[in-house]
Amino acid sequence: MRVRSIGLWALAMTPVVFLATSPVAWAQTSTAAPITAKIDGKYGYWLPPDLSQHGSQIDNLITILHWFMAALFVGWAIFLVRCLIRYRARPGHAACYDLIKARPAKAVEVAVVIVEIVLLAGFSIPAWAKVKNDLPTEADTIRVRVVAEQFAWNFHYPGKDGIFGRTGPQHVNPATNAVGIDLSDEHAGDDVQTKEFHVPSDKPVICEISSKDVIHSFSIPVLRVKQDAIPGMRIPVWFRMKPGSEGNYEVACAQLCGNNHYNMKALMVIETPEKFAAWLTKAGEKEIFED
Ligand SMILES: [Cu+2]
Repeated sequence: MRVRSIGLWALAMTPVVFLATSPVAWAQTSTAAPITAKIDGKYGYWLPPDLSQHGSQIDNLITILHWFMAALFVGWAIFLVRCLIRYRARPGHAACYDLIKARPAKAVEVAVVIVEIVLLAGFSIPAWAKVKNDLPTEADTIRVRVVAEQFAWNFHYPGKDGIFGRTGPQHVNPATNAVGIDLSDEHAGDDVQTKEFHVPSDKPVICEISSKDVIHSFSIPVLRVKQDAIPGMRIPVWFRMKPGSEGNYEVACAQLCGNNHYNMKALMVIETPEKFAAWLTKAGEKEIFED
């Protein structure tokens, strides 16, 4: 009796505790800069526009899996309805609760398992291993470090020397040095950090994903790119765009990461090489201060 009353009391207090603590949590968070640019691309009921060269493979896989699941759904639904009708209780016939021992049902179950193993081991794992292991090697590949935090995306470019300056949490200044660049490092002087993600449309891009606090997920729907951002890890993800992909798009966080998760987005600008070079020069003029 006593245990039950404590349980009920705790249940009743849950909304009170939530309301009392959430203003504190809200006060501790930073928010992403609002996106004012018009977002390009037509978003309909099906998948968003596909701007990456690898996107059609992912779309094909999604389509195949949906048809496969639809076939399974219809097959199992027919089987269920057939069992409900055939083995129901009716005058002169008692309901049968025995487990199915029929061979065809077992054969279908085994076939489903085999198809799923083939999909996973034959297609999914090799495809994913190839994507993860074969990074672009062209000399003009763009490298960007993407640092997630509650609730914003930070983008760190290595600048003209192509080498990232050293970073560390002791150098973080939330206003001007969100990724914590160590200004005493010789490679740090030309580094650029921004809240907007700019890339030239004609070059492969490697993003190195990490996080300052909790697990986030770096998601660019129009490029079919999604990678978890995990504190303490730097995980590469890469893409090549189709020609003519220039425009404004959104980067989203695809992992529930706290109160303002819904607002954790950034503007992605895919632009011509000339515009990108001009933007990078201008962004590099902003001064960085350590805390
Ligand atoms: Cu997030």
